[in-house]
Order: sequence, then C-alpha cells, then structure tokens
Amino acid sequence: MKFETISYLDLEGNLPSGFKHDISDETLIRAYKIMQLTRRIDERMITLQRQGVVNFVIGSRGEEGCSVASAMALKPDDLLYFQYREQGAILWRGMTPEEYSHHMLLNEKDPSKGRQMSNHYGSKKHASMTVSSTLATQIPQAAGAAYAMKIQKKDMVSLCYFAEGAASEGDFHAGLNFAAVYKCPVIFFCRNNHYAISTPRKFQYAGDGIAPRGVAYGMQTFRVDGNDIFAVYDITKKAREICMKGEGPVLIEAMTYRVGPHSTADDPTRYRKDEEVCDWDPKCPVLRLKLHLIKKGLWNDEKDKAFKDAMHQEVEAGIEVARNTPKPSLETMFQDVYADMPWNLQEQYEFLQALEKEKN
Ligand SMILES: Cc1ncc(C[n+]2csc(CCOP(=O)(O)OP(=O)(O)O)c2C)c(N)n1
Ligand SMILES: [Mg+2]
Repeated sequence: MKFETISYLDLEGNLPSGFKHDISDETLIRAYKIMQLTRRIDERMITLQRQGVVNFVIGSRGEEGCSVASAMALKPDDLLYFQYREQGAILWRGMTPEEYSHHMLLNEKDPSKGRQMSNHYGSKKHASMTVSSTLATQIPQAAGAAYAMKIQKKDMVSLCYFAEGAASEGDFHAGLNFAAVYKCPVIFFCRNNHYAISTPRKFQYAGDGIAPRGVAYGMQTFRVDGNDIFAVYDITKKAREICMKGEGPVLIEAMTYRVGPHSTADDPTRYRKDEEVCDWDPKCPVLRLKLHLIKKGLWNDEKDKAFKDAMHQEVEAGIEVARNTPKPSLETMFQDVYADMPWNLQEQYEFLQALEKEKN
C-alpha cells in the first residue's frame, strides 16, 4: 500500500488555480505570526538553556506548520494531547510568552509547580493536557477521553500528537485499536519528522510510513505535507467533521522534518549531514506561508520587521518577568497528592525545612 501526500502550497507560495479554502486573511496572518513566535521562543529557550537558566528544551523548528495549522482547524475546547514538539498549538490557543516562560523556568507560576522537566507544558485554560515524558502514553489517554466525549454526546474531539518513533510503542497500537473499535472522536496526528533522536526512519519501519497502520485498524487515514499549512488545516478540519459524524477516529500522517537537534541534549552532527538539513530549507512552512502572504499583498518586508521587533520585545518581557518570579516554595513539593500528609512525607518535609534553614 502506497499513500500519496496531499499538498497544495508550492515552494514559491502559490496555491493551485481555483483552489478554495475558508481561512480568512486575518487568520492566515495570525498563523504566520504564531509560527514566527513559536520559532523565536524556541530560539530564546535554547539560548537560556545554554546559559543555565532553563534545564531542557525540545525545539520545533521546521515543524511549526504541523502544530499551528492543526490547532487552527479545531474548536478551542477540543482537547489537545501533546508529545512535546507542539508548542505552536498551545501558543495558537493563546498561551502568552510570559506564561510559557513561567513553565520553562519552572518557577512558582508554572502550572506544574516545577515538578516536571521544562518543555512539559500543559494548561487547563487552553484545553491542553500536560506533556508526558514517557513516549506514547498520551495515545490511549486521548482515545479514552474521546470515548467519554462520545458517551456524553459532546460536540468535541481530542487531537493526539505523536511522532513516527512513538508509533513503534505498544500504546500506539492499543490506543488506535480501541479508538477504531469504539469509533471514538479522536484525531491521531503523527508528525513524521524522519528521526527519533538519532534513529533515522529507515530503522523505524519497513513499510510505507505510519499511514497504512490506520487502514489496518479500520480508520480513515490521510497523509499530508506537514510543511503546508493549507493541507494540514484542510485535512484536520475534514478529520474533525468525520469524527463529529460518528465515523471517527482518523489518522493523519504529516510529512515533515526535524530541522534542529532532538533536544538541547543532542548533537545531530554525529549522525546526519548538513546537506540533508539544507535540503529542507526551501520547504520551510514559515517561509512558504510568508511568500504566499506577500503574493496576496497581505504582507511585506516592512510589516515583517515591525512585527518581529514588537514580538521579540514581548518575548523578552515575558522571559524577564519569569526570571524575576521566585521558584516554587518547598512545601509545594508535598502538596496536591494526599489530603493529609502521611508521616513519612511529614518527616522528609521537616528534614528539608531544616536543611533550608541551615542554608539561609
Ligand atoms: C517509552 C520511552 N522510550 C524511550 C524514550 C526516550 N525518547 C525520548 S524522545 C525519543 C524519540 C522519539 O521520536 P519521535 O516519536 O519520532 O519524536 P520526535 O522527537 O521525532 O518528535 C526517545 C526514544 C522515552 N521518552 N519514552
Ligand atoms: Mg521523529
């Protein structure tokens, strides 16, 4: 079985003649701005990690089209389940650079109160479940949440992001099979970005990628150009409609490329050539949308500069506030699990309190 890749936007920013879409000019400009914001925040967080301010970063350079355009096709209450490289989606939902920075710096305003590694964002306000380090755990969770939505007859879907490496986990198969058998309104969104840390995709699967697995489980499946926001938006919107008609789940395989290192703990020059990375430069989702906006007369270099200056300032201001916000206090480490603290935790708490007193 061979899957074609659905793609509309060419590398010069043109759409096929007669191609129709329902994205307003305003929304297109916002998509461009959020993709640029995502890229900038990633760049700044990586620098802050090098300076010892942030402990860990997973950048999404080159994959902003997948996260932003898929979130754009949903309703704001639809539940998002992340892998970890989908910060564009939570920023699309309105998380501010300051809120994002509070999490990355793991200070007292971080919703997880510093109990997670950085880059494990999540937000109740933005209907976004917290990132989980253990690969693929979000897949059965998203299927289960969608099953609950179906039973409660809610006008709602869950969208579950994961990548081609995570699709080798048992949870992928359990989640997809459960969702297909019970026709759960869940969109499985696979970012096929060619690598799982240093493992290239030729060592990940022998078949034609991840898409045929959706067919095997009995669900409607699409493969899209993940660097074309029009294709990602169109197919995610269609997937949502399929779910709402009770015909879900849907699997989308978005073909993309991880331009940066896996994380700040990785050196990709050890396992891939620069030329391979450069091949993807013209396919960049941000560049292609920018060229399209310019062709439509919606954007120009002057607007770009003014937007970037203001956006960079907003990012710096957010980081500054986060840097000046205290770390979570000691007691938060012992809260939110037990109504009454058990004796052994009480003992540990007192031990740490004494240490802290000594230090001060
Ligand atoms: C169960 C489990 N096994 C291994 C790891 C270590 N690990 C973290 S990310 C990663 C690669 C995942 O690759 P992929 O799903 O393709 O996502 P990408 O990083 O390419 O976005 C691995 C092996 C983990 N976090 N959890
Ligand atoms: Mg991958």
